[in-house]
Order: sequence, then C-alpha cells, then structure tokens
Amino acid sequence: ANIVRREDYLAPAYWIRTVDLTFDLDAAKTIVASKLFIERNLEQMEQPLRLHGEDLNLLRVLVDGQSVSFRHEDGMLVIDAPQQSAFTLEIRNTVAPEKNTQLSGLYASGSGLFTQCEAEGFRRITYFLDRPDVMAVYTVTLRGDKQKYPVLLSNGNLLEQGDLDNGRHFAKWHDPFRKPSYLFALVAADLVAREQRVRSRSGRDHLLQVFVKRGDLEKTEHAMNSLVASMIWDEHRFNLPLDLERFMIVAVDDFNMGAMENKGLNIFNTKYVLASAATATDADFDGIESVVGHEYFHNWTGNRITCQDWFQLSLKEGLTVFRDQEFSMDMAGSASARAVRRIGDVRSLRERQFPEDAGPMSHPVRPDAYQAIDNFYTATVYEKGSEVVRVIHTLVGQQGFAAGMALYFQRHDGFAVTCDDFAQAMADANPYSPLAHNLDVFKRWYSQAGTPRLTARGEYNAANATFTLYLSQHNPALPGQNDKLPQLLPVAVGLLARDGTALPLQLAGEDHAVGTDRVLVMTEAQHTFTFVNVQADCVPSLLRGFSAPVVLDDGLTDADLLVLMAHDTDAFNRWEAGQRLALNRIRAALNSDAPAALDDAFIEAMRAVLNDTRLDPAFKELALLLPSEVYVADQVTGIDPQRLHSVREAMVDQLATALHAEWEAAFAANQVRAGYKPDAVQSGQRALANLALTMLVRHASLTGDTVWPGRAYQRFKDASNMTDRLGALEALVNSHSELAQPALDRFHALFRHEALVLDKFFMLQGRAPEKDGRVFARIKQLMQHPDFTLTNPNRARSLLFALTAGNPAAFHRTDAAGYVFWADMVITLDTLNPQLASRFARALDRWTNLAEPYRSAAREAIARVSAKADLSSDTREIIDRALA
Ligand code: B3K
Ligand code: ZN
Repeated sequence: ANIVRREDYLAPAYWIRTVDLTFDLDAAKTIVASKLFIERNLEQMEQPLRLHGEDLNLLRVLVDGQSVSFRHEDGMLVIDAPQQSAFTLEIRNTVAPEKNTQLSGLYASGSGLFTQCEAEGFRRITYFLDRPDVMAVYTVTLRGDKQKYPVLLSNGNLLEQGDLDNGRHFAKWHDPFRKPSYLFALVAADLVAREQRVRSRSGRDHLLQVFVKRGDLEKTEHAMNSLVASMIWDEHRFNLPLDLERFMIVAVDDFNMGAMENKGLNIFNTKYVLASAATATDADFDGIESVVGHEYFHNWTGNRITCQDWFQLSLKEGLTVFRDQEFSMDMAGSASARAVRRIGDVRSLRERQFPEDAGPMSHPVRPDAYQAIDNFYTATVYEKGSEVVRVIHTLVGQQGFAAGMALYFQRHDGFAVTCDDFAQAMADANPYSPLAHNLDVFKRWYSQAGTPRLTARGEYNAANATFTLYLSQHNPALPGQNDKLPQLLPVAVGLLARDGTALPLQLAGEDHAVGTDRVLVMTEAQHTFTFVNVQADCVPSLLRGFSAPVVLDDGLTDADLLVLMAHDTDAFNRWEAGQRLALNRIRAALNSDAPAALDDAFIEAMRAVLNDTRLDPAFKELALLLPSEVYVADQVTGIDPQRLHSVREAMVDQLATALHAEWEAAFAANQVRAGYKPDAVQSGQRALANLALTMLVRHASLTGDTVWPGRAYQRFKDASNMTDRLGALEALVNSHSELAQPALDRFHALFRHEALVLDKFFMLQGRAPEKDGRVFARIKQLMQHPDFTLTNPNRARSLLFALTAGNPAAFHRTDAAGYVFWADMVITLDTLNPQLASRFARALDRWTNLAEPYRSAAREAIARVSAKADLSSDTREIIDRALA
C-alpha cells in the first residue's frame, strides 16, 4: 500500500504562481486548457517537474510554447527539469464528467456540471501540483451551450461574459486571492439565484447569492439569512470581514458530504440549503445555519490561511467547527438554549468520535500517516479538533482567544501553515496563560490519539472544613502509541452542598473565595487540590460544560448524582447526571439475566424533571432520553447489541407507562400556536411534544389502546410543519402501529417530488426500533423501491447509514444477515463511489468489541470484502485497518 507520512513532508520543487484555465464544457467530453506560470523553488534541488493527474486524457504539453518530452511515472506526469528557473507550461486534456460517479473532480448532476476538489479532486480535472501548499492566482474562462448551461460560475469576480457562435456563451472569472487547487470550483447549470446586497461594518458593499434549481427559490430564505448572520457574527466576534465583492452558494443534489468552502463559490449539498416549514424539520433548519456558517467561516480559517499539508487538516477543520459551534450557540440565545446546543455537540462527539478513537481508525487530531486522505475527514479531526480548540478558549478566555486569532492572521495571512503555528500564536498572544506555560504539554492533543481517562476522588474533612480533590489522568495505550504523556486538561468545577447550594471556592493558599465556578488546570498525571472554608459536605460537579474531551470517572454514588441532577447550576452536568444514572441502570441490567427494570428513585427523578416548570422544554427532552444504544455500546466491553436493545426498550416502555400522566401533560403544554419559526424556543417545545407523543403511542401499543395512535394519525395529517408531521409519523412507525403504513403511504404521496423529504421517508423506516427482524426485512425491501438509488449519496445514506449507524439492533443480528448485506453493499458501492463506500465500510470498525456470535460473523464479513482484489484505496485502508 502507498502510505503517505507526515515526517516525509518536503516543500514542493516548483511553485505555480498563476493559473489560466479554459473549459469547453460538455457532459460527455470537456476540454481543459491550462496555462501555468511556474517558478523553480530555489531552496530545493533541481528535480523533474512531477504533476498529479487522475483519469485524464492528455492531448498536449508545451513549455514556453515548445513541445517537450514527458512520461507517466507512478501515476504522475513527469517533465524533465526545464533549464529556465521560471517558465510557462501549457497543457490540454479532456475529462468525462458524466462518467464520474465518484463525484470528485468535474462531474454531472442532473443536467448541470459541478466540481468537488478537496482533497485531491483537482488532479481529476487537469495535471497540477495538487497539494495545499502550492497557492496561485486563478483566471478561469468557461464556455458552453447557453441553453444547457445558462449559469457559468467560478471563484472570485466576473470579468466578462458574452455570446459565442453555435448557441454557446462564455464567462471569464478572476479570483484575486492566492489559493490552493482544492479551493477551485466551477458550476455550469440551469439555476436561479436569491440575491441580497449587504454592507459590511467597514462600509464595503457585497452581493450574496444562493443558486438553486428553478422552483426551489422559496426554500432559500433560511440559508440566505444564515449567511448574512454568519457575516455579521464573524465581524463582531473576530473582526473578520467578508473580503470578496461577491459570495455565492450553489446547491447540488449529488454531493458526497455536507458542503465545500471553495473561495467565493461554496458548493452545498441541497440538504444544507433548501428548507421550508412544510419540508424541513427544526433540526434541518439548525443544520443549515451551522453548515452555512461553517463554510463561510472557512473563508478566513482555511482559505486565507490554509494547511501546509493534509496532516494539518484540523488546523482548518477543528478551528472552523469550533467557530460554527460558537456561532450556533450565540444564535441560540438564552443560556439554557446554549447548553442544549452544547449537550448536542457533546452527544455527537461521544457517539462518533469516542468509538472512532477506541477502534482501528484511531488517529491523533494531527494524523501521522494515511493511505487515502479522504478517510481522514473524521470526527477526530473535526469534532475532537474543535474540542482541542475549545481547550485553548477555556485556558485563555474569550478575549485572549480573540487576541490569539488576531496574531494568527497577522503572522500567517495568505500562507499555508501548521497546527504548531496556530498554537504558537495563541500562546504568544497570551504569555501569562497556562497555555503559554505548558505549550508542549498542550500540543500532545495534536500528537496523541485516544480518549484520556480522568479519575477524580473527593474527601471532605469536617473538622478542618476542607474538601480535597484528587485528580489523575491516564491515556490508555493504543497500537503504535504506548507510554503516553499527560495532557493539558482544564477541569471546570463547582461544589454543591447536599441541599443543592453552590459553595464558594477557595483553594488552600488563597485569601478569599473566587466565585462558585472555576477551572483547575492539569498538566501532570496527578494533582491534588484542597478547597478550604468548605462549610458543608458536598458533591463535586466536575468537567462542567464538558471542559475537556475525556472520559470521567468521578466515583459519585447515585445519591450524589441525584443531587447534581436536581440542583447543578451547570446545565450540562445536570443533564449528564441523569444520563449517568441511566447508564448505571443499563449496565446493571446487561450484567444480569433478570428482566430490566428501572427503580423508583430514577423514575421519580425523571418525573421531577418533566414537572419542573423552571426547566426549558428542550432541556427536558434531552434529559428524558435514555443514552442511545450507540453510546452505551462504547461504554461496555463485549457488547451484545440484541440484549442491549431489549434492555433499553424495556426501560423506555417503563418510562412510557410510569410517567403516562406527565407525558399527557407535557404534550398538552407544548403545543406551539404561533406561526412557525425554527428558533430555540419553538423547536424545544416541538421536540418535547414529539417525545411525549412517541411515549403515549408506545404506551398505547403496550395496552392495546387506540386513542393515542388515532390522535397521532390526525396530527400527522393536519400538521402545518414537517417537524410535527414527521414526529407524529415517527411515533406511529416506531411503535409498529397499524396506522403506520397508511401514514407512510400518504406521506409518500404528498412528497413524492421532494427529494429531501423522500430521504426522510427512507431514513425513518430504516431507523425504526427493531422488532422481530421486521425493520431489517423492510430495509431490504425498500432497496427495491422505485425511488431508491445508490447513485445519489443522500438517498444511499438514508437507508444504508440509517441501518448501520442508527439501528444497531437491526444491523447486528445473530444470523449475520446484517453483515452479509453490509459486505455486499460495500463491494457494490466501491465500484461506484469509493468515498461513500469507505464511509459505509466503517460500520464494522468496532467489531472486536462485539460479543459472540456477532464478533466472528463480523470478522468473516470483513474478510470477505478484503478478499476482493480490486478495492479502491479508500476502502482498502479501512478494511486493512479493521483486520490488522
Ligand atoms: N472541507 C470540506 C470537506 C471536504 C471533504 C473531502 N472528502 C467541507 C468542510 O469541512 O467544510
Ligand atoms: Zn470544514
């Protein structure tokens, strides 16, 4: 296998300074003419010019207008070193967009043409030094049929456009900013745009455009509002203005991921652009806001300062996720709404990144080696990367962080740099912070993989009025990473008296207390902190707000957790205490053969949450959800997914029954009567109403009652927005009600022309709680549905990923049918779209953590895929690692 290693990084032997591209666009055969102005990197030894190229048909090569000899070597185009230290290289080649099912490079979607270049797609368009440290100024001319492609877009500013002969026209674009090839984009399609003019704080005028297919224009309002809000936010929070006259977003149906931050021309999966109350849920609206923000924020963190090499990917991704998370929190408004967002972010980190870091794909935030870079656009690089940036933010504070950002741009604007450069700027801007004092310790977050374990024990001494906290950290060994060193952990703490009072915090040696909430900094394996003047025995509330991405073992008893759950001023820990109580009960049930049963103390605590009028509905909804099967599976060794499913289902049944009256009250109390708005307040109410309805219909399925299923059906029919409609439909489908099928049929009939809603139609059925193998059978049947296809990534994911990522009990079957299906699908997808296939292949990452018979059956399925000789390098890397 061809492995790329971080330690082998070498600056390029040549720089490409300017790029002049001309495209004669055609879905079957596009002609690309490229004219590059190149300079030898005088710091490097004289070497031949080696250019990347993939799936290209080369027509000619000229150096300074003269033909030269060239050869193909290891998949690269090699031209012997020209004598001149600067020269012009002209290349002409063709590509076939309509045959490009990988959706990387130039490809066709519907009747339009689109590009995706990150990470290594540009080499599928033309020969180039396709690496992020080669930055150039681009001028791009697009020519094509005017009827088929009325809109011709590329990065930067439009210089010129006009008609050509034979019904063709052209557009010429120029991007004044130097950029790496992965940020190049073009679009040629029949689109319409929502436009808005805005003035930035500095007084500059900008044109914002959101391009979509005809007919979708009225679904672009939220995306446009999110774009304007992102612009204002980045100016206010970080003093970073929009640097372009024109900023464009284009929506495309077929796209491998969420969206792409091409300079001035973001290309988006339609899922993250199109929304109306009738077709999109509150979660969809939130997703649009955060992805629009994310891509917009990349304009500075990613585009103005980019990555030296792909090992530094988290430099832009971790930082930009942090920025989009902060943006969404600021947009959410109230402290409670912020906490709800934080809980959501942590939930997803723990369900996706923690298992990743415990399995065969475990890698540091800055990886050391890869086979296919597309496999490293991971939860570790993104979400853990964001937590690492958050660690800095916690250590230096909001102002210190802004100062660090300013210094980072002052030093590196316009360049391709490393994670070290970022950390150094943050430290240098905050010379008296614990970050600056322990920079090397901090940087272990970039080099050490795995999730650190933080152990905490407290000891109250009534005679001395002291509370001593013993903290220790340990990062378990991983293959290739033994003997790990302690990391820099900010541990946010508070102390609660047993009656719930927040106690003032004064450490030994300090002359007075400093508030009731503070951050302790760990730099070593063990620390002892002694709080003095502690007037009552107390419960420590540790790692508030999830102040570091670790697993916490605080040894708290159920009684302690009940105190936190009832009184903690930190909403995150209040939620976490409930989850911990639930997890303890699920664990106990997994270790016993007796039927699973929740105790009264737990049920009463849940009842108290539901009845508490001071708590927001959004928080209640999160608190009332038991930890997911995916999360629990990561907390247990040798998991039996079927047993876990039946344990958890039994507990949910019990909550449905025991809290029946409270669910009825919650449903009634959380009806939104005002006009639809996807804001935090309304969506919290809808979320709790939907959970209540699900519980009421579930209870009905246990008792045979027909009233609540009937009400759910009525609500499904009459709903005025997708959140309510889908919630009611889900309540019926998830309880396997007789009314589910008629509702599904009606849903399909209503939305058969709405691609994004059809995705929901499939997903909802794919992730329904498994019962007697019915859901798995339904999924296989739905694969044959006339609306199902594997060639559209959203549609493929809607069924396949719903099964493997959202429905462990349907997937992990004792007869191994789920694994057989998985292996077949990995092999089929791999010939079509390796990026999608390798993502899907990761569904069995954690196979070694399964109990028998699952474990052996999973291994067999992976081995069957591995035996296929011609797997893509993307999928090969995942499979090899799984079997290593
Ligand atoms: N930077 C892109 C991701 C590209 C993925 C390539 N396989 C989107 C984002 O993170 O904003
Ligand atoms: Zn990103």
